[in-house]
Amino acid sequence: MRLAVYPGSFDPITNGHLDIIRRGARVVDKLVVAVLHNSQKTPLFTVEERTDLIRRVTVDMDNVEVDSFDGLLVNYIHKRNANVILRGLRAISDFEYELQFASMMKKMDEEVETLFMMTNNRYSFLSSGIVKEVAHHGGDVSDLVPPLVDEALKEKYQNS
Ligand code: COD
Repeated sequence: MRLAVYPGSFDPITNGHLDIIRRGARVVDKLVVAVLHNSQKTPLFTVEERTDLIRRVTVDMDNVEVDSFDGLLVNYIHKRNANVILRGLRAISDFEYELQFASMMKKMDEEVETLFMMTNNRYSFLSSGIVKEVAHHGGDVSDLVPPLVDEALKEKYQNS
C-alpha cells in the first residue's frame, strides 16, 4: 500500500493546502495529513482546533486521515509505516527550504521519498501567514480558505 504523509503546521488550513490534499489523495492509496504539535512558531489555533478543521473540510475524502505528531517527522513516518512524504511547492522561494527538507529526510531514511506537487496557480501566493494577517485586520479571506475556517478566523480575532 502506498501510504503518504502530508506534514505541516496548517495554522490554519487554506485552499492551497486543501488543493494539495485533494490531488495528493488521488495518487496514493492513503494520505495522512499530519499536523505538527509543537513547532517553534506560536500557533493561532491549537493542534486540536487545527486537526478538527482539517477533518471537517476533508470529510468527503475517503482515503484521507488526519493526525498530529510531535518531534521528528522521520519517527512519525516510521511509526505509520509510510513511504512517501507529500509537500507543496508554491514558488522558487519555497525551493531552498524544501530541498534542505527532502535532503535531510533522505539522509535520515533512504527509503522515504518526498513527492512535490506544484501549487495550483490560483493559490501560488497563498500561505496561512498571509491569511492570518489579512483576517486579523478585518480583511476578506473568504475565497482563500474553506467557509468554516473563515468562520473560525472571525471568531478568533473577535475574541482576541
Ligand atoms: N499551495 C501549495 N502548497 C502549499 C500552499 C499553497 N498555497 N501553502 C502551503 N503549502 C505547502 C507547503 O509548501 C508545505 O509543503 C505544506 O503545504 C505545509 O505547509 P505549512 O506552512 O502548513 O507547514 P510547514 O511547511 O511549516 O511544516 C513544516 C513541518 C511541520 C513539516 C516541519 O517543520 C517538520 O516536519 N517538523 C518536525 C521536526 C522535523 O522532523 N524537522 C526536520 C525535517 S527534515
